[in-house]
Amino acid sequence: QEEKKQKPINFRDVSICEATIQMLEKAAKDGVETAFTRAAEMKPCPIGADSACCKHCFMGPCRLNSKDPYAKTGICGATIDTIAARNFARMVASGAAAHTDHGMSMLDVFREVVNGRIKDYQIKDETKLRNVAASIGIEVEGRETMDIAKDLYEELERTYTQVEGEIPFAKRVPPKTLETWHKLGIVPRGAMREIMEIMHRTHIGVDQEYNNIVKQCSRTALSDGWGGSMVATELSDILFGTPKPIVAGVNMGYLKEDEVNIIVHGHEPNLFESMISSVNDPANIEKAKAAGAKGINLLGMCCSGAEVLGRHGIPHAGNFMSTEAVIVTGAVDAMAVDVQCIMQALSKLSECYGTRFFTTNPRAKIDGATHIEFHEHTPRECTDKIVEMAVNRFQNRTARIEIPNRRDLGIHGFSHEYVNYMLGGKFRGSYTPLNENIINGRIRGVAGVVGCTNIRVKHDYVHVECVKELIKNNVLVVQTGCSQISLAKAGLMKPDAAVLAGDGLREVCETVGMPPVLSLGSCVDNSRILIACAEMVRTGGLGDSIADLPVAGAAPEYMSEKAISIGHYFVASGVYTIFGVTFPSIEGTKFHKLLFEGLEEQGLGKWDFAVDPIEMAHKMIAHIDKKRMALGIMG
Ligand code: SF4
Ligand code: MSK
Repeated sequence: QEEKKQKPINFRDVSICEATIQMLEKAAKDGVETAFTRAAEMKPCPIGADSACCKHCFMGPCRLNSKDPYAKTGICGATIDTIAARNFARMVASGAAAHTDHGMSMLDVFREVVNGRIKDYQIKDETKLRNVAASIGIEVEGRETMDIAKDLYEELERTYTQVEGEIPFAKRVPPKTLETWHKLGIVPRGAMREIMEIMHRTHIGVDQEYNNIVKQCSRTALSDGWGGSMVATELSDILFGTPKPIVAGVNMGYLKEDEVNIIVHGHEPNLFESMISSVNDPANIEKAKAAGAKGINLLGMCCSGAEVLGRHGIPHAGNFMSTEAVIVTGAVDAMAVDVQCIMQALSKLSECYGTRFFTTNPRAKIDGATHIEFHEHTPRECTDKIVEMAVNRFQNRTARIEIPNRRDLGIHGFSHEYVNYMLGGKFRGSYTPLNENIINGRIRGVAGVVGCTNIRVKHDYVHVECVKELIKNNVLVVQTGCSQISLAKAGLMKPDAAVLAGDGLREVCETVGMPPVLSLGSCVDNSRILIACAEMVRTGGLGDSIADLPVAGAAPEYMSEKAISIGHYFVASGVYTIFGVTFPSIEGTKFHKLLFEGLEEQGLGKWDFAVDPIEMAHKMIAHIDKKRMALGIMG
């Protein structure tokens, strides 16, 4: 049988990341496939892309016609609005579950540190511990740190488990926003209850009214943003340190041919923190040297990398769409992964290049990977073993090594606390100068540009062009996740990138010495943006609720269900949020209208969609201007 000829791909058409392009070309020469080549073969199902199919029971799957969505229903009679709303709800549930389970892992570690059963981690930031505790009404004056920590643990556990009542961080929500949530009945209870209820309500024959389903989407997504994600961020800061601006490097050029290269990829900082301790242990460094290496070189990828990039200045090798490309360098001796955004293909690809590939979390095993389970009580057992295996692979390297000569330095680690401090000036400890600069028009507004990279659009391109257009128009940009890595590679996280900003934003950046694009951390750190929004409202002058602020959010290249949950908690918090790639609903349907118009009429934010980065930026700017107009600060 004649082999099917694959059309050659011009990798410049699918990515703007030079290191990734170079490695995709190498992979093609080496005869190995990647997501980029598989995507060319796998056309997305158009009915699925429009969310016009249902497989919630075994009378189906039922497919409706996206071109004529009301022409028929599913076998049970489910309309397009029910089907699309249920599909959307399950994406929110999955995304929220991922973040809240991540937060739960942090809570587990925190509990064991507080009760003294974990010795390898400690409370690093006592000030933050006190501030977080005070923010949810725990008495801190004159009390011992550990007593406050015990109370904080018990309070935060309610974020997950409480059956009735509001989650603790609801206390941080601006009163007017909270009032809207009360009116709509969307203040979250414990995340476990909200996620359970959404799964129940989307079972066949339960909730079949799209407005009601979307209400539960809001409540569940909010239990992620102001719940699980916020717990993850705050406890990571308390345990491992709150990020402060630090110069750090991004890109594959930080791999070193003469050192043992170890990459940690995934999401939870526990594994990475232990790996930092392992690679700095003189005994392990000695072993690496005895094997002929100059040392051990540790890098991060995806959100694991984003956590330590800002917190410790550890270099970052690349974002989601570069995770295969980095293996193709042949220089990675070990890749250790935990949870989320880990392509199964990494296992086979690692085998091709002799990289040792390790899963470490009981929730995420991968066929072909070596599983060394990570236990927080004895973390070094896992990470020391991985270092040992990496050293062994270094000694026995056979793969041809090619490291792209790309290194991009930038400033990372802008926590919301630091933004407060940095822009504080004589008002240190308040957002007054930020608000003032927005009111006087030097800064037009603030945009959060976040989220994944996705093979279905040109890798990094949509992020970079959208952000450039925003800063050119005096919009200050804050970033998390893979998006901030795209911009770091494009050089926009250096203070001198201010030359690309409009006059007003440029003046503010030059006065303060900050870049026009601020890197805030990982996906769960989108909660930092929520807190910053709450602070802007509390400071005054920009309205009474988050929905009044001249702010907007975007995920230009999203790919994960977590992004849907993030997008929806921003919308439910009052933020205009625009997504690229494709949107899982059909224009003109009642469900689509509810997301894109109806929610805003209820006092929340709204969803929007655009593929083109410039159009996306201008839609965000138009929204910011609409809010400025309403605040009377347009001129
Ligand atoms: Fe079809 Fe209804 Fe079953 Fe969905 S729940 S698969 S629409 S019959
Ligand atoms: S890692 S969810 S690809 S941002 Fe958080 Fe990146 Fe998106 Fe994963």
